[in-house]
Amino acid sequence: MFQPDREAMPIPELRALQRRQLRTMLERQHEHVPAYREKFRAAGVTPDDLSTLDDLARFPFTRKADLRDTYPLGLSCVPRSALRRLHASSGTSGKPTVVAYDEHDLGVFEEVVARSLYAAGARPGMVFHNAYGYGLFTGGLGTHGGAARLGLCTVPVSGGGTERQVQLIEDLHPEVIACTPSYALVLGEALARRGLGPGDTSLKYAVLGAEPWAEKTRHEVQAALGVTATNIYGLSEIIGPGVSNEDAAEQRGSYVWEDHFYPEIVDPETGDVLPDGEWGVLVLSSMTRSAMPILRYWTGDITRLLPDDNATGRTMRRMDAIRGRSDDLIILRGVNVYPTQLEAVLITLGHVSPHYHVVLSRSGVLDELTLRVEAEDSAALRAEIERQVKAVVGVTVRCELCEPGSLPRSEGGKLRRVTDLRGAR
Ligand code: DLL
Repeated sequence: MFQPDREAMPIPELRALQRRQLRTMLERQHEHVPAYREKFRAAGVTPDDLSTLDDLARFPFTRKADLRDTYPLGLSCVPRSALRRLHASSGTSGKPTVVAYDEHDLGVFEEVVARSLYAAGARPGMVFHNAYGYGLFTGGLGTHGGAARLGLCTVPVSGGGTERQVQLIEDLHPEVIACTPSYALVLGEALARRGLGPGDTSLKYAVLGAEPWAEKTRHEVQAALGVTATNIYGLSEIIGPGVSNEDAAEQRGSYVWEDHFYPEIVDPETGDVLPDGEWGVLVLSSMTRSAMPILRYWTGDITRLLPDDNATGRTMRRMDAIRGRSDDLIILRGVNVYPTQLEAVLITLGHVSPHYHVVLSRSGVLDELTLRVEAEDSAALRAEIERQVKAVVGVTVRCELCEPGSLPRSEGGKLRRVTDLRGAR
């Protein structure tokens, strides 16, 4: 363990710490954030109503829409001058949601990522090939900070440029690699093309996340790269990567760093809190965040908490792999895309009908998104749509133009805009 005094804290002590931290978070939100004050008033609660952890269920959820409605920094608890970094992630409308960190938060970020990387097998002095994207996405810079804290030597290669990545792996001898699981498979194929099988490179550990993946992918990545692969989970609204991570010796559920992030599982329909072990939506409170602490964030991710004994001595609960989502967020090669963002692009083009449908498929190891749009077939229009989507949303898609009137229409209920043919990976 990187921090045994925290990671193996006696459970009664951990629960008391969580209660105190949640209370402090509620008080700060009530004092500094008008939007939270209003949410508390509407729910008929005040921070004083939290005496036990069970009382948290009386408090309102925070949803993506709350961040959008207060765009860009309306949920911040500190003055602008105290902020040290901003990240952003895609929102359901054209605008992204922005998340803010002050000095203290960047310290928390480094700590939880250092713990995660340690659990994944990384040790001080190792070389770390970091292929998460650097930029507004929290993946690159987030893992970078934690790696520095742990004492790794980071190669900040970021995403893309597969041949160069392979060359760097051959030349710089990293023991640890971090990237999305789908990109790990791409790298595996590129290594194989150079005649490099598992065990032919220096790689020992892979830290994979930012998109859902299944056991089958773990086996494929491990076989292709010759690594032990663990699951890292996180989201920008709560901190970024490093909310939880599996232990390399165990590979059975990701330890939630519960001294910073309080997890609940709730019923997707009713919002009622479910007991440990049951599947539902993961809801997280970032108790120790200073600049933008978030209360009961509705992640939309479906999982369960695994409270049973573990082999590592940690007392914090693990979460199972994400089984799916309760909303329409598409994660395409690690990039978050809402169908509404694609719709917004089509609307700005003017001359196409707003009827569209998204088909997700898998060709080889990569996910593909086909955007079906109703319009007279024209190669120029197809290319224009593909170019605009790439420019505005940041993902490469394939456009297919279909006969006007041929795409599914809503029959009163919720129209399913997305057909996912990727299957379990
Ligand atoms: O994806 C943070 C991250 C970066 C996590 C690098 C791990 C590694 P966002 O862009 O805000 O943040 O997207 C968050 O991605 O709600 C999940 O739906 C999905 N996600 C993240 N990690 C996993 C994972 C980053 N290990 C959204 N398994 C989350 C499944 C994941 N889904």
